[in-house]
Amino acid sequence: MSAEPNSALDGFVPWPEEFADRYRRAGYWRGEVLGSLLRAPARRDGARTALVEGERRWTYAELDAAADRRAAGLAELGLARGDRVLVQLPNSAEFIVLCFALFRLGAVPVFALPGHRRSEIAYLCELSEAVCYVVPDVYEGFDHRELAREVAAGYAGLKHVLVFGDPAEFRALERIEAEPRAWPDPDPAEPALLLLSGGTTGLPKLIARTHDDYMYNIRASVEVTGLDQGTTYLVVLPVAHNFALGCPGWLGALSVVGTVVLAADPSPARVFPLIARERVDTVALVPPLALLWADAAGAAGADLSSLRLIQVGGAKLAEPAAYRVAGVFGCVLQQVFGMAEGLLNFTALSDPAELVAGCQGRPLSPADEVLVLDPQGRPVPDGEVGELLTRGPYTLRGYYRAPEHNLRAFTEDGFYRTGDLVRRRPDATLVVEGRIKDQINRGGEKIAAAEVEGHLAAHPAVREAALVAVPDPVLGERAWAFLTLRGPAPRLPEIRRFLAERGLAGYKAPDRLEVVESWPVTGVGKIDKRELAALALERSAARRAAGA
Ligand code: OOB
Repeated sequence: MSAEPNSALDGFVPWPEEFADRYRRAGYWRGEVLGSLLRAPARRDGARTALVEGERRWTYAELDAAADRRAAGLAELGLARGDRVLVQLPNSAEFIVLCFALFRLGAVPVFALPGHRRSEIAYLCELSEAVCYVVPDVYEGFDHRELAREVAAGYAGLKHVLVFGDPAEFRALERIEAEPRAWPDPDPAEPALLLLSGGTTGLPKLIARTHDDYMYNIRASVEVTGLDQGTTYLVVLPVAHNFALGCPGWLGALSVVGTVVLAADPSPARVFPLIARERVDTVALVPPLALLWADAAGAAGADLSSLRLIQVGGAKLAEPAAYRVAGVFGCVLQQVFGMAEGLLNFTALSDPAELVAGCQGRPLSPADEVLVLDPQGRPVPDGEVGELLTRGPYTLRGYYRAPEHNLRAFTEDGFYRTGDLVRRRPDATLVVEGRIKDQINRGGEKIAAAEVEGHLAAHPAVREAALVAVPDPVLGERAWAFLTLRGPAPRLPEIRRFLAERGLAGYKAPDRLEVVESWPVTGVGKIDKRELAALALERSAARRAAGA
């Protein structure tokens, strides 16, 4: 191991020694590193198909070798252990090769979503002190090289921009390779990757996941999903989101020598033929996508008979929707209630249909500690609703480089306050009943209200803004922006343009604008968002009645 201090440790909150020891002794943490996950499969089953992207296929041996060559190329560029690399790539084999290359070097990927723009990317670069930013050339009509130019102009720490596709003045990712070399394994207790939190405050937070904790996350998830060598796992959600990444995700599928099929487009018209062609058996979906697929499945006449397991998570799957999805596909449905911060809950493959439809699963690990507390911090009896708090062998002890926020987000004894409202039933299953965090869950995409409100308030006509979750039959929730004004009322397209010019990701733009004269307030004088949500329902009912 290199003697130089690892700068990724600066701002990382480790588990207390006592807990780390306990997790090691119990065999949860085994000192395994993510970069090795491909080694044994490549040695033993090198000729098996690891990856399928469009017409291209990679065997385990090819993928393993590509990762080694890419790691060597990155090292030649000057990347080293602990360096943070901001990765913003679409679902692609390049993404997977890059991940293994970084893991092997001990460099730490920071996973942005393809929809992120200047506001998020510039912030993530600075917070993580990324030395390298990896982008596609153009994705969904957006030129990421232009974004990279803007970010590089404002942040001197960025030494390299690597482009998948036409690199313009930057370097082509595909050309970053060199003769394979061996590196010492990184310390398994150190950060392996940085995930993004859904966020509740002004800006998203970073979550450092260690090799030890994430390897356990993957291994335990593989077990409850029953993945094995025969598995063909389809990635349709963003490849960098925790659900598709490691729960058990494509990493889990590769760890058991399954086959990973990458889809860039989740629409039934594109994906169903792929499922039929590759005989896909396992897939992770968010509720709106599961329902869209269910609607299309009957009509399409595609052969979906290979599907064995559909995982649904990221947002609540309503009970009728669960029955519908299970019924249409005629395979096992698994509810997954998870979070990038750690804790995962799954229903079991053997659970009866009523149980699967009626809850969001149970904690993955016997070492997951779960509390359900009332607003005064007292435990509520089973069956009653309270806030879920948790700690365990794969749940963070603090956000990365966020000491002040951590004082609020964690209890003194290290429990993470999830902000989710749950009911625990006597059989230890959890039912998600709502949330107290100020966030909109738009079909699984998380929007931090405060972040968007800050941008809206910068508009010259806006005095104050409040972003509120309003129930929606398709997405579960949509975001409505309530505004008080100091100028002529802006219209939604103008606000969307305004937010885009400020560099905010498009999925965070409100679905609707509503103007109010004054704010309803709570007892302590804060804007009463419940009142606003009720007002939203009233106004939409009135509009429906008026035929608008
Ligand atoms: C997953 O992770 P994140 O970090 O995007 O979002 C976490 C939050 C949870 O705190 C909860 O508010 C919500 O998303 N959530 C659910 C849910 N799954 C997540 N709410 C109700 N029902 C569910 N099944 O979303 C995520 C990470 C790993 C696996 C699956 C989902």
